[in-house]
Amino acid sequence: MQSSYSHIVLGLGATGLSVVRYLMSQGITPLVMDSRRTPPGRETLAQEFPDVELLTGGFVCRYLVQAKHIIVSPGIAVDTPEIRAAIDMGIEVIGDVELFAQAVADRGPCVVAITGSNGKTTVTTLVYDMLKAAGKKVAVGGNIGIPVLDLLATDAEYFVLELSSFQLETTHSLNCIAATCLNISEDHMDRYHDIHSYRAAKLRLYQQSRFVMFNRDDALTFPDEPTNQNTFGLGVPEGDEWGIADGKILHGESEIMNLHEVSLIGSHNQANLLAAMALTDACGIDKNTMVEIASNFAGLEHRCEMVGLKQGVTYINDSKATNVGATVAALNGLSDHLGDLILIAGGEGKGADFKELEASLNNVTQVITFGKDGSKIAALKTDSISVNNLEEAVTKAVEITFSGDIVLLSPACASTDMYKNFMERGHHFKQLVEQIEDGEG
Ligand code: UMA
Ligand code: ADP
Repeated sequence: MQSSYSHIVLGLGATGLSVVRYLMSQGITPLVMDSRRTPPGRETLAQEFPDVELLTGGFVCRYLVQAKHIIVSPGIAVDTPEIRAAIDMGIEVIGDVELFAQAVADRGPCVVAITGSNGKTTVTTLVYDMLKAAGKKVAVGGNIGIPVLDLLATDAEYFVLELSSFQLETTHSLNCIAATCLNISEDHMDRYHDIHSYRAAKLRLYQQSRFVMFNRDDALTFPDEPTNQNTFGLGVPEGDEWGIADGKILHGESEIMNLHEVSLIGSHNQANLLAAMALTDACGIDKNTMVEIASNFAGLEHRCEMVGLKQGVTYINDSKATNVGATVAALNGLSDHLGDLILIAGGEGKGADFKELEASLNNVTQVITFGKDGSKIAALKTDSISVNNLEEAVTKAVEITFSGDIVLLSPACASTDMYKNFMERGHHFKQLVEQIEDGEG
């Protein structure tokens, strides 16, 4: 083992592995550390780069303080004492997205970036689909699941990046064509002191983009700096902005499409479409192409996804609602439904204040809760039913519903207290719905 390393990679998940691959391709052999005893990338690292040293079970200060660059994974808090000590000594601490930004710097603006508490994956996918349909060479990555450095191997002329607050904390030199912060509501409060520091991390993106789109309906997304002619609001349109009014998507005075033509559920998804159109417009994409994608986009799995009609009862899987804001959006989106609305919620609350959910629960006939923090949600609505797990929740829902009702799984919590991730929770829900006997509707 060498006595010192210029580059140290912290974290050996998907990001850490991509950083090692990138550094090795540049002729740099880093030292890798992970606080876990058996990090997920351990075997792959040993196979691909047997000579790269890995230290597990903690971060060793002795090496950190001698490094020139520390590349930290998004799952590790920059406030971790060992990393803080390195920062205080003037050592550069960056993330994989910053390395990516530096790698593409000579190409000029080629990134479209999307952040926000909710809707990122939906908007990122829409932007990707629109650019692709317009015949552009495009790659998609970031928080959506593909580490950004892995995109450098493609021949893309545009990179569409979904970026989390964790990733933006350690990024400062992205050169975006266009960027947006869709909305801000409490999330990851186990990692931030308060919503303001979480918001500040996300809004760092605005300083790194030629065009900035904020949400006129969410004051927390407004830029702090004075706006310039390249900063646009999304909402009720002002001047030549993109907006929604009278059931239509508008660009200035021109009508782009009628919302009747949109198949996505809920007003939050209409806002997502609007953001995707404004972002691709900044890339010069033809409006007919945007409309074609918007009309055919049926939504993503686990996001207000219709998963079954059993005995006349509609079951919706919104397992990706891992925070309060997403569940509020789903409930508000279903507010004009005529039958009863049954909400299944609960899980790992990540330190959230569930009070924000209370007003939206007026739309709900019955709340069924489960999981670690389910009782905190149950406390917000009289006669809530608490059960031990999702299976019992679905059984209960079947007992109390009639034809015309909706059962919505929108947990307002992460799944990690009972599942590997939100996908596993969503699949379990779908399986349980599948097993419900279907009689006369
Ligand atoms: N961890 C440790 N010690 C370490 C390193 C990580 O305990 O030394 C833990 C973290 O606390 C975390 C887990 O390991 O619980 C994974 O962290 P990671 O940084 O190794 O994750 P990666 O596998 O590299 O995946 C990351 C993003 N993960 C996180 O931000 C936690 C992925 O977003 C992203 O898709 C991927 O990079 C590619 O860019 C996931 C996510 O949950 C989907 N994001 C959060 C969200 O959407 O709410 C922000
Ligand atoms: P993210 O990638 O930010 O988590 P997704 O598109 O995966 O966003 O959606 C996550 C959750 O947020 C889903 O439950 C979805 O129904 C909800 N959602 C989607 N768009 C919005 C929005 N614009 N505002 C609030 N909630 C939204």
